[in-house]
Formats: sequence, structure tokens, C-alpha cells
Amino acid sequence: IAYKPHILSTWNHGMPANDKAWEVLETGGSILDAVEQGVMVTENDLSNLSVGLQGLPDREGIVTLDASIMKGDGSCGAVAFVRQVKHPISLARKVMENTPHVLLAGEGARQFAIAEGMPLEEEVLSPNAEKAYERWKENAKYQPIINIENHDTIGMIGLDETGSLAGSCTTSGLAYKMHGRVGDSPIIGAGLFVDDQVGAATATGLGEEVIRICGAFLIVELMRQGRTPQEACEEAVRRAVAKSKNLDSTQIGFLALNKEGSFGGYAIRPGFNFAQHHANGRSLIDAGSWFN
Ligand code: SD4
Repeated sequence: IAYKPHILSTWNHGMPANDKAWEVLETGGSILDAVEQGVMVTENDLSNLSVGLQGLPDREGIVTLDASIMKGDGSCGAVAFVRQVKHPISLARKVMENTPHVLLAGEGARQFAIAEGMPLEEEVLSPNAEKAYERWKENAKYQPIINIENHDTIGMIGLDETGSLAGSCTTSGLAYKMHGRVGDSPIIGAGLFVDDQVGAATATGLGEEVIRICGAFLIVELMRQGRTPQEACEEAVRRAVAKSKNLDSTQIGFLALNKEGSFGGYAIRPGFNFAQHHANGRSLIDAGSWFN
């Protein structure tokens, strides 16, 4: 069977990230290389306040990062609550390839980055993050906030011409979270899941709501049972809505792709969009939502 290469990723920053992923595929890279190098564009993007070291900090003013990567054969790696690492997605890949483990967290993940020869960055907030943090502190009452504007993690999923799938997900997490909080993005099955027999899914939005329903795994399993990617995303949102503890203020968005190259996306509220790139072009698509 000939498969049609296809790259999808969350939000409009997915457009340049997909361009990079596509270039990697076209120049002979693997689908894993593509989804790693694609999201590295976003990790490097100084204007993005939800991915990478320039992102918004936790409530103590410290930026801590979460990331995961997965191949359709079940290989996976992730890092959570890690500081000073410019490319957490690459560290997640090193966990996958160079350790017997799947998930390293906190100081251990940082030590592993050092052992792998990854340079650490100085721990300073980016000017935009600093400004936002100072503003937040004025009224914050030191509570983590759930802000539906604050979600723009990048999750990327892709298929190559051999039918291999891979995915990546990287974030600075929820702004002003409690120190130590870990979201869905580094949790395999929540923020990301990939199975070469079926397809792939990724999530963005309030991680607590995604973890509760094992969002990405749920979507892949629904596709395995015959739902289209769109139907599977919609069912997962229905499930999240039913279980939500914060329905008035929450947002999550799901994105899914199957091996046939069908794809879908769906969110709780309007505003979620995703980028797609395939041989016939590239586009930004507005996802449907549970609420109008
Ligand atoms: C999290 N899902 O840490 C992430 C947040 C997110 O853009 O999507 N931010 O809960």
C-alpha cells in the first residue's frame, strides 16, 4: 500500500512547525525526525508564551517544561517538570532511545540532559513572560488560574509514505501553575498516543481534563473500533465535558489522524485551530466545538 505523507499540528504556530517537519521528510528524514524537528521550531519561537523556555512561568516565576515523543511501534519517551532545557522534545527522544525508561522528571531529567551533553540555558524569564508574570502577580492571590486563552501547546502527529506514524508534544504547561504541576503533554496516552496499526492523536488545553479521560489513547482506541478521526475527537470531547470539573472556564482541543490519511479536530469551545501539511498543500483549519 502507498501511504500519503501527512503532518498535522495544533494551533497556528503549527504552520511553520509543519513546514519544517515536511522539509525533514522531503530530505529523507524519518517521521520521528520530522515530528521532533518540527516542534523544535516552536520551542525556539520567542513570541510563543506556552512552549519552550521563553514561556510563561509557574506561580513561583520558574519556567518548567513538559514534552513527549512517540513512534507507532510503541517506543516512547517523555520529560516532565524540567528546567533550563531548550529542547525538551529532544530530551524526550533521548529518554526513549538512550534509557530503559519512558519518563524522567524534574532534577533527574535535567541531570540526564547534562549527561547527554545538552547545553543548559540560564534561568531568566523572557521579557514578555516577565511582563506578564509581574502583571499576574498584582491580582493573583497566588492561585493557579485556569485561563482558556492560555493554551497553545504544540502537539504534532504525522504519517510517512511507508505507513509509519509518530507524534510529539511540547509545552511550558499551564501558566502560573503550582510549582511541580505536570500536565497531559508528557503523559503517554493523555497528551499523545500513536499506534502504527491505527493512527495518532494529540491534545492541547487544560491538561487535567485530558489526563482524566486518557484523551489521546481514547481517541486512538475509538478509531481502532471504526470511528473516523473526527468522530473519535468528538466522542473524546463529549467524555471530557461529562467529566469536567471546570466546564465554565475550561478548554481542550484534540487532533487525530488515521493511517488512511483522514484527520479530524474538535474542541470544547470555539477558537481551536490546527495546521495541516500534505503533498497538495498546507492550510490552517478551524476545528468545530461542543459549545458554539
Ligand atoms: C498543559 N496541555 O500543561 C497543556 C497546556 C497547553 O498550551 O495546552 N498549553 O495542561
